[in-house]
Amino acid sequence: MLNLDPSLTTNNTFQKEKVECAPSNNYFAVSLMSIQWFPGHMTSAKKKAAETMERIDVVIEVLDARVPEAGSNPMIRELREHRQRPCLKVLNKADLADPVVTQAWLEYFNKQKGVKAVALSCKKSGDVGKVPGLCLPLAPHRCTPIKPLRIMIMGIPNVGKSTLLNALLKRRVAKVGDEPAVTKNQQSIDLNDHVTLIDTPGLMWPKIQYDSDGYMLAASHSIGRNAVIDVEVAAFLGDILLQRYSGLVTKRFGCDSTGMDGHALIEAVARQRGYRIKGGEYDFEKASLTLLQEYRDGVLGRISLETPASRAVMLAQLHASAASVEA
Ligand SMILES: Nc1nc2c(ncn2[C@@H]2O[C@H](COP(=O)(O)OP(=O)(O)OP(=O)(O)O)[C@@H](O)[C@H]2O)c(=O)[nH]1
Ligand SMILES: [Mg+2]
Repeated sequence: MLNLDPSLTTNNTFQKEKVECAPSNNYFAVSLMSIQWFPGHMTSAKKKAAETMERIDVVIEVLDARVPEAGSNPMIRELREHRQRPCLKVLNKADLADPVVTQAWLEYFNKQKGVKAVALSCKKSGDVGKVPGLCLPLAPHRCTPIKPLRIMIMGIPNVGKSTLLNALLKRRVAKVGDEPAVTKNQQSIDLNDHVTLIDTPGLMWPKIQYDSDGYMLAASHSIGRNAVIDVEVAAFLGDILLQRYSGLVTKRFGCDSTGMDGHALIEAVARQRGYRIKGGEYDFEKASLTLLQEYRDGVLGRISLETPASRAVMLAQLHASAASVEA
C-alpha cells in the first residue's frame, strides 16, 4: 500500500522503498489519506449563495473539464435543486483536457434533468460569447429590461469562475489567479440591461466522499496546499498519467515507464531535471511540484484524470469492497 506517513514528505525522509506500486488499472486500490478542505470563509459563502439562489434564474456551474464529476460539488446541487434552478454546466479549461473524454462527459451531463452542458475555454473569446445564449433557453421568461436574466456563477475553487465573468464583460472586474480561494466575496455586475452576472467564491464541501476525488482536485489545484502533501498528490497523479497517458510522460521526462509507479515517475523527473538536495539525494518535493505544475499548465499535453467509465469502475470497486467488509 502507498505509505502516507506525513513524515515521508520531507526531502530527507522520503523513503521510496516503503512504497508499493498501485496494481495496474486500479489506482483506486491505493490507500489514500483523505483530503478535506473547508476553510472558514466558505461557511459564510455557502450561506450567502443560498440567499442569492432565491433571487436568480440560472446557475452556471463552472467545472474543470479534466475532473468534472470529482469537482461537481454536491452542496451546489442541493442548493440549486432546493430552489429548482436550472443549470448550465461549463466544462471549462477544455483546452487542457483530453477532447475525447470531454465529449463523453458532455453526453453524460446532458442526460441530467435540468442541466445543459458545454465545454469551452475561457481563454477563447469565441467560446465565451456562446454562454449567454445557452442560458437563455433555461429561463425563457427572463431576459428583458424589466425582467433581466440573473445568472449566478458557481463552482469549486480555481476552475475559472472569475475568468469567465471577466471574459463575458470583456474587462477585468474580478481578481483571478492560479490558486484556490482567490475570490472571497460575491460580486454582482450587469452584463447589459438584459443580463446580470454574479461571481461567487469557490465552494468546497465539508466531506469529500471518495478519497480519489480529493486527490484529483488537489492535483488540479482546487484545494489549498496547506491541506495536502504535494509528494503524495503528485504520486497519485503520476499513477494515473502512467496508466492513461504514459506516452506523454515518458516523452516529457525521458524515461521508460515499464513497471513504473507514481513515485518512480517523480524520481525520474528529479533525475532528468537534476533536482538534488544536500548530500546528493533526489529532491522529491521539487520534482513533485514540477510534475503537478506541468500537468496544471497543460505542458504535458491534454489530459483528463477521470472519464465516465473510470468513474463507474471506481464506484463499483468501492461498493464491492464496502460489501465485502460488511459480509
Ligand atoms: N488554460 C486555461 N486556464 C484557465 C481557463 N479559465 C481560467 N483559467 C485559469 O485558471 C486560474 C483560476 O482562474 P479564476 O478565474 O481565478 O478561478 P476561480 O474559479 O474564480 O477561482 P476562486 O476565486 O479561487 O474560486 C487562472 O490562472 C486562470 O487564468 C481556461 O479556460 N483555460
Ligand atoms: Mg474567483
